[in-house]
Amino acid sequence: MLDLENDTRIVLRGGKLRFWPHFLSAQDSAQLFACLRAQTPWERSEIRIAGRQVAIPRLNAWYGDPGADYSYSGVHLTTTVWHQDLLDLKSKVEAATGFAFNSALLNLYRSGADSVDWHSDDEPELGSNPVVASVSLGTVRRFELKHRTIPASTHRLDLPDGSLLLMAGALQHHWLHRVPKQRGVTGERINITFRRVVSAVACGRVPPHVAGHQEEC
Ligand SMILES: O=C(O)CCC(=O)C(=O)O
Ligand SMILES: [Mn+2]
Repeated sequence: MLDLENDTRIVLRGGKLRFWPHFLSAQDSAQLFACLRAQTPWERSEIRIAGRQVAIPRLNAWYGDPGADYSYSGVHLTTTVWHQDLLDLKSKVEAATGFAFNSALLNLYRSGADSVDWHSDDEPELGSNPVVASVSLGTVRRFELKHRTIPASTHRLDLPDGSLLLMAGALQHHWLHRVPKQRGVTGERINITFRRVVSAVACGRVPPHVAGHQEEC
């Protein structure tokens, strides 16, 4: 069941968020979670921090149209061809948001010990003002934002099972976001971020301005 009506718009300085807490029904999201958990070729990517290779604290996978390749922090993700469940979800997200996407990054947080550190989704492949649509399945996790230059500007929300969060406008230029580690959280969460890759970048190249996207483990 789709809930396209009940969304909240959050305007941050220089960026926009739109949030649908009940985008998918509990039944649809449980089915999708089981399918993606079992069928996704999960990888534990490694990034380079201070000269050493470090495994990121979560598993991930990259789906997309042919040619929609993606790299971040020196990690080049192999593009897996879409399967129908993800394509169906992509259509629903496109219908709700009015934006078209050609790729998706999937993250599996195995417990509260998994996380993604402060970063913005501003890789050159995503063009200027990237629009990112983020679907959450499973255990609720906190999502935090902070302005790059105004320390007092922060925002946080909990992302429940079946929710959709849209990041748009110049948000990725002015704001960083993260999913922090959460003590006591034992359940798994899958996050799917739909994105639009607009230009191919040579495999393995680390663009200078994303070299600072660092992770803690
Ligand atoms: O898990 C989330 O909600 C966010 C993931 C994220 O920011 C990313 O993969 O770039
Ligand atoms: Mn992100």
